[in-house]
Amino acid sequence: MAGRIVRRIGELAAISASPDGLTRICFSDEHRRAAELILGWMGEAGLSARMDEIGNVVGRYEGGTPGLPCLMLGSHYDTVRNAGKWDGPLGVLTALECVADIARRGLRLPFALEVVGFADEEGVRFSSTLLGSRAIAGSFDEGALEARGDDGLSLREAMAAFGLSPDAIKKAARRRGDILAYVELHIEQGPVLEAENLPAGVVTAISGASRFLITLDGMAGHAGTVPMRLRRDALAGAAECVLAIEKLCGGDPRLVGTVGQIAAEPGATNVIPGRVRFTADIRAADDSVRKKAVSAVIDAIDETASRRRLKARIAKTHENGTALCAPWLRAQLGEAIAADGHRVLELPSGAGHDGMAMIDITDIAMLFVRCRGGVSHHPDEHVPDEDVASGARILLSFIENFRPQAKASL
Ligand code: HGY
Ligand code: MN
Ligand code: MN
Repeated sequence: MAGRIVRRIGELAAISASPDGLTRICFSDEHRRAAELILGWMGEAGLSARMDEIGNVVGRYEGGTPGLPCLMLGSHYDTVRNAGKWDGPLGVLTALECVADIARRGLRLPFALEVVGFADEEGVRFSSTLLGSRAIAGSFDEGALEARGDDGLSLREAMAAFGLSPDAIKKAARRRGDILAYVELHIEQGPVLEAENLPAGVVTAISGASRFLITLDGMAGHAGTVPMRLRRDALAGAAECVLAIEKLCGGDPRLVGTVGQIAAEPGATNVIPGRVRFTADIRAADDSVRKKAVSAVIDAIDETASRRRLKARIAKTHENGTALCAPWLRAQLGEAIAADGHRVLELPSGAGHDGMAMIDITDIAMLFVRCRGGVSHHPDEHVPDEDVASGARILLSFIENFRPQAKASL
């Protein structure tokens, strides 16, 4: 199992928009090539495989009788820019390998199994994130269709160019009850499992996040002639905001705040920047802590802008509350970890995941797999073969022993 997973991780990682570094964003040629590869693997494993109306790839393996509700497994297959090769694909490929193993043995369970590869979890191209899982959960926000990427194409135009009809997205939505649970295997993207000397752990909750695009407008001018005291320098203002975000979020260990993108216009050495756009990403496991931090950051940006005679526009591009993993699923994942001979550790996820959308339609849970040094969103991201193997064994044991939650009696 692990050998094939590792080989396929490498094959997928070779599908990138750039020759140096892995970048695979939604509705790109790389998206299509990766989808074709995964759909082929799903077909080889005996699953019925299809691309849905928003570019997710979905493979299904029937239970004892056709048409039963399913245990849904998987993760995303898009990446950040200059990504690691495990974030997302490890979850898709491990789930596929487990279902393929069950199919090879001709096992039929009292529920169907579905493996999903979500088309856009990272939100790199259109800032709004979880597009694929929101479509399946029926919570896709049509407003996102007007969002524009760096190439100027809107999501609507990019989907049409990709061959998908934006008006058909609603058809990707599943009925409540179709999915018994959504369970995702994912690298931890943090240092805890390595520090605890554990190959796997159970996630308690996925931290909520707020993302913003901030535009500061000042006055472009000649770098040589405008006295410093008369400037309305948008980049100097943005720099002060960036440090304010770092200071505000750095003051509380429950918070993280990141400015990941910044662009100054017109972008010439000898011109005072008249406009700067930058992003902010603020997270905490506790929604009230995050919301308080968001309003403090907004106040800091507004105060800096007015003091520097800049105009500030703050647009929210994404917000998701903390998603709690279901205790009944956490318990069954814990049993599978214990059966594999390990202490069961439960830990929160600071990283966002598709479960934040899937929770709208079913109970969710996550199995974290140790990754080297906790490094992620970086080419050095790595999972040793033995941890790939542990993750696959534990997920397979979870699947074979999965007991759907008895419906609450009326
Ligand atoms: O940003 C995140 O936490 C995730 O990798 N999309
Ligand atoms: Mn990621
Ligand atoms: Mn991920």
